[in-house]
Amino acid sequence: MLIGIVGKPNCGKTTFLNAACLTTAKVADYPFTTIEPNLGTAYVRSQCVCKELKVQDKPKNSICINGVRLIPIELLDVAGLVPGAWEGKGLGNKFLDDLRRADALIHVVDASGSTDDKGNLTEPGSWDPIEDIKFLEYEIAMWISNILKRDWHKFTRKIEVERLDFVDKMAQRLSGLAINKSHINEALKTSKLVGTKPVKWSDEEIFNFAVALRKIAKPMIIIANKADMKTADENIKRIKEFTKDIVVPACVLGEFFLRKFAEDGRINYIPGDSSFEIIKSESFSDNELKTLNSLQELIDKLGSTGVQLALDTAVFKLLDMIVAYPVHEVSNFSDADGNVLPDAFLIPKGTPIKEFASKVHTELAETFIHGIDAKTKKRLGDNYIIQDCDVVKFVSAKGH
Ligand SMILES: Nc1nc2c(ncn2[C@@H]2O[C@H](COP(=O)(O)OP(=O)(O)OP(=O)(O)O)[C@@H](O)[C@H]2O)c(=O)[nH]1
Ligand SMILES: [Mg+2]
Repeated sequence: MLIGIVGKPNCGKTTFLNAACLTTAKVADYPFTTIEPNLGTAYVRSQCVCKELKVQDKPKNSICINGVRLIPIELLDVAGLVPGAWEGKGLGNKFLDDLRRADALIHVVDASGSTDDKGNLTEPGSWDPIEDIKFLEYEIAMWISNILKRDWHKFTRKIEVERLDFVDKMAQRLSGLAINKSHINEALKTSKLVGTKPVKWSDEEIFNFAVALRKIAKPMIIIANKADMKTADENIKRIKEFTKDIVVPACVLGEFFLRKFAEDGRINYIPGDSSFEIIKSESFSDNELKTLNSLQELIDKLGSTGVQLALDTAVFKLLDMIVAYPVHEVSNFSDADGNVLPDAFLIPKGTPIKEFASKVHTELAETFIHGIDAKTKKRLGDNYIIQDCDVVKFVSAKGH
């Protein structure tokens, strides 16, 4: 699972990555600080099944803190995008190619309006962040549209002459962009191009198809960042009115400090919580304590710093993922070495058990016979659709 962090320069993308992954990639208050992409591991939060089963777990691929299971995902922070990037402005949009594998995008917006379209600092409140939302969606659609247009005529002509299946061929062509047949079918529908001849599509129709593909294959949420600044309040309201996308107000910088302080044992804080507890107040200066106080007030207003909420929303709402736990022993929910509930997997809602088995072990797909629901000990046929928080054993011909 890979989530790409996008936005104009100086909006807080790298700060988001550092906060979510506790990394130390370079952050600065001028544009184009990031040129080469930064990759990090973040976690999404889900209620661990250990509480329901009343067992003490021993996670291997994930972490469990007080019944909250933290499951790893990858985040990719890329260079800032400026208007006209598709035609080479700023750093161009070649670096968007780094986002080919992304399953979803988080668009970081400077909701305080203190940076202009190129990411230069301006009077707080003087730049309208709605402009940032409009241009970014356009740039990304242009990026996809340009990929589509390479050899478009030759490609669509061949399909027509040889009577090939457009969706099949398009899926092969776009597999590097993590775009599949169902994305393409859906995009044809929403762009009202079903039944038309691709060879005859106009530039506008190709662009509309690219817009639809982006929405389906790279769904996006908006982080309204820098919510700690006075000028952000009004803009956050306006952004919510303007867009149909999910908007998460956030103070990414605040989350970064909370994570750091928690790591150093100076406060108690689980990412995503609505409060934190200072445990070593003597280690903070008066000024720092004041800042922590205002941060708590902001969290009271927003519900959280927004960073964890954005990640959880992207994975569980936007991508509609659920969590499932494969085990070896149904009696005590452990793996072959006795680790209880060792692994938690993120899988799309609607995944049949056999497909889940193949994600856990490739060879299980061929040797899979049936599954067992470890909670009820009932047998599960290979068409069984995995449900959220299922704990399952795979029975295979090889005795896995
Ligand atoms: N007030 C405030 N400032 C923030 C917040 N998040 C980030 N910043 C500041 O915004 C500036 C830019 O942060 P970066 O994370 O480097 O931004 P970026 O989007 O990665 O920038 P480029 O790599 O240049 O595209 C820094 O000065 C950060 O301290 C926030 O939540 N509140
Ligand atoms: Mg950066």
